[in-house]
Amino acid sequence: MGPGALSLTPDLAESTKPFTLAVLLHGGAGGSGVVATETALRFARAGHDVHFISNRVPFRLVDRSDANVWVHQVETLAYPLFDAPLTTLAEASRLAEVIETYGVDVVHAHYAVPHATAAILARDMVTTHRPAVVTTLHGTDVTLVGLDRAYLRATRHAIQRSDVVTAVSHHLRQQTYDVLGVECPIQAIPNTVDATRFRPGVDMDVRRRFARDDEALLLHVSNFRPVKRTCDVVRILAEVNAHVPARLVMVGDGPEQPKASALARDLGVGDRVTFLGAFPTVEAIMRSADVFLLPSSLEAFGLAALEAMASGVPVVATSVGGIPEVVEDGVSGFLREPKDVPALAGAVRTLLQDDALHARMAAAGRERAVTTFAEENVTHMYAEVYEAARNASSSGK
Ligand code: GMT
Repeated sequence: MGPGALSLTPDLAESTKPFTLAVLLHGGAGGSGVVATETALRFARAGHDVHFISNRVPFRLVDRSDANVWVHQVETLAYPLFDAPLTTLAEASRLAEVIETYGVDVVHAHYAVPHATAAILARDMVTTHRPAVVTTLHGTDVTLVGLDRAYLRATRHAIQRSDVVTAVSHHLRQQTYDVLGVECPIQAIPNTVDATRFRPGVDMDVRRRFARDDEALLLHVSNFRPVKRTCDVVRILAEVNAHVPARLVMVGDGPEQPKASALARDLGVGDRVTFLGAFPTVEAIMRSADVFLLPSSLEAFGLAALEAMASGVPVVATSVGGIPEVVEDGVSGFLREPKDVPALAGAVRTLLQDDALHARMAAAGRERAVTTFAEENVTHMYAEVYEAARNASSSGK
């Protein structure tokens, strides 16, 4: 292993022979792409070859100097007969080429549609060998897109034809059975966080860019889709600021950004909110905040909340989906009902007005991030999944 290599447990490093992994992901800013990239890079650092197949360079792939990491961009054809480029077909063709050229052993599709579908299709096209297909469900691929009648059968088909299926929380696993009627084993594997990058320790220079020392600094990171309820984030800041001087930093971009920005002005807190847009290196801002806000209406896991916990920042979030599996209410943060802005703002104020409580929750969050969600354990679970998938695939399941 080279410098910066993962300290995988010796048994994992020794027992896992190097293999070639192809990863299908949404390359833009978003939790599933982050998990896909960072999971694959852990395997690359342990000596395995990794091929990303995506419509763009993955958002969190900031360092591209590793010799055993490739990015294969998917090219599509804008043909006037098609309403939209047929990305799934282009992705399947590109993947089939990569499988044959590089001898891919395992294809890991992050997000059921269209990536698991493309993986199954490519597996059928390839004549050299049969790679194993692992599909990881992230949330909206089941709860929004997958549920839509237009995609339901294709989603169920792709999941059931995968050699191994994982979901990022127990809640999502159960939902996949309940709402999609999937009938195959699904293993819950939580997301993890690089606890060295996301570590406690306020960076005063960074903090002072956004808030005075006597002001509280609230933070939100997301892709500003409606499920994130980014307007509620702004409403929470306005309510908190009515009692305690506070500022808000919003990292990310997406469809709700203009609305959130207009609302901040309407509520008279336009000058208290900074919209930074999307960028991959959020760790210094993360550890410099006082409270992280995630008031989503739907969340299979809540990766950004885990990154905040690892950074020693208490979380105020909603008790939906898989969030309670990540943030323990009253221990590493507070969970309230979605849309209940007064309750969410009240929880923030409680934290800001009680230094001892804030310190306890910050420490508890960090502790939970590095134990329950330890990188090494989660990587080990994926190593076992790849092994199981290869066995299932070679027996022609
Ligand atoms: O909601 C997002 O931020 C993006 C979305 C995605 O598909 O990229 O995230 C989903 O996957 C993340 C990683 O597993 C989870 O942490 C998010 O909870 C999940 N989002 C939803 O379920 C809404």
